[in-house]
Amino acid sequence: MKLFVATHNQHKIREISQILPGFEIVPDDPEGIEENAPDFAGNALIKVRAIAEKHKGEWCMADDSGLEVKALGGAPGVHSARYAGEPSNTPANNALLLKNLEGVKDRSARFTCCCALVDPSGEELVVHGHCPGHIAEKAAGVEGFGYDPLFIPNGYDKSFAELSADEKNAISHRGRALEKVREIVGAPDVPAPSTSAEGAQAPSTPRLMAWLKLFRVVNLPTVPGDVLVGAAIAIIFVARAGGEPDFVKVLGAALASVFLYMFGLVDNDFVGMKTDKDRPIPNGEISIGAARVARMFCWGAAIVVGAMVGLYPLWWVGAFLLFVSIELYNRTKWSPLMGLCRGLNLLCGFAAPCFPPIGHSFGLDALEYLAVFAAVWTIYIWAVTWYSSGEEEDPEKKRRVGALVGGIVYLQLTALLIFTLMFPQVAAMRPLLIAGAVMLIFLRLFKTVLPKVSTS
Ligand code: ITT
Repeated sequence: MKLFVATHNQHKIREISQILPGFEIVPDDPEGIEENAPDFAGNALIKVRAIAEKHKGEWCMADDSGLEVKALGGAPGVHSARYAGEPSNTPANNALLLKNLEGVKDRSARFTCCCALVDPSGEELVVHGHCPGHIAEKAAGVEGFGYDPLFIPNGYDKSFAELSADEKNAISHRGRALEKVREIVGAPDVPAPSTSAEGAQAPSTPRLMAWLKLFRVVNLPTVPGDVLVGAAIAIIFVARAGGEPDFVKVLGAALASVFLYMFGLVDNDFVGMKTDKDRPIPNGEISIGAARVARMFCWGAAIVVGAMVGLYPLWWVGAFLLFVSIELYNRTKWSPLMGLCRGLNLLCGFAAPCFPPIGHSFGLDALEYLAVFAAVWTIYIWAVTWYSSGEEEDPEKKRRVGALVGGIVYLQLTALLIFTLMFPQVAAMRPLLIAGAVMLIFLRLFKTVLPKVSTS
């Protein structure tokens, strides 16, 4: 597979060839262009567009990368190559960086690599890779290039320049970005995707992965459990009062909450287009038009399911509040609202199995139970959301947040288990417990089979 790469930097070419073995990497220097965009993606696009003109019908790529130091407000950033002025001078750049960090305690930094691609039909795609770490007090090592002797990646006590090429490429910003490029372009021995009059089709596996990533499928099974816990509370009290819970409505409410959650995820990607360029909509893996349809479909499906199973007015109130909380959270990123969404899921479940659930057959008791459990849910997810800030730059934190989000399933199972033990006469609750356990297995399975879509 031929890949034209817009760069004059031989070090980049060497690393790209090492990371993408089997690809025929063809360097092409996009001379005379001005890299004047405010971000990596903009500059990468300027470079790749300059060569894509010449290689129509081929895959073209440009890498724009650099070092971002927290204490320097993200500098050198897009100016990494010419930090100490024109022309680009690595020893001068490194010396200036050390000088600017003299006496600075927080030396945390990250390398960013942005790869812009133009596919054979001319469609553009952008992917990012990051590598967090910190800046050493002095240079060490002779491998690599640029700022490598000064950069110590997280989890290591050696600089990039002291690691072998394989070690660096396995964890580097470029390694991570090019892994995504490999997925998009396809394995080298796989023929390029066919080009039709309407344009090239991306390979089907990456496209499916992009949708799974958009809907964060690994997190989806955590949603119905909220509804089941809320429903269980209502069922206990209905059954005690001799009433008949309606399980079809409970299942309908669970499905509707999943659709509302999916709606929230797509909407979140739209709102975060400018800040999180790695997500499937901003990075072009999913077109804006398709994502708009998906967003409308998700909230429409929630309404249709609610109407089809004939959910009661309290459910519609809960679902409306859930919709509003999702919208507000996506726009404000205020963590209590994310917690509230989970609490409202419990309310939706509570409202599902019987009518009217309040003040009719079981009085205040049930509401007190609901309030306690919904508060625990709200606070738990609030705390996890608050803790998750900055997870994108820190893979270890991301992993921990993923585990904590998965922890909600354990909370659901514990609640259902408590109910079963406290109210053994309510046989109807046992299937709910089993459903929760099945959900947990699914969650583990998804995480193992699809680790790439497990972002929290
Ligand atoms: P092209 O624009 O021709 O690709 P360039 O070197 O000018 O080459 P950039 O504008 O992307 O490329 O600047 C990247 C600079 O960031 C590079 O010159 C290094 O100083 C630094 N850099 C990027 N990746 C690096 C890495 O893996 N190790 C060390 N320094 C790196």
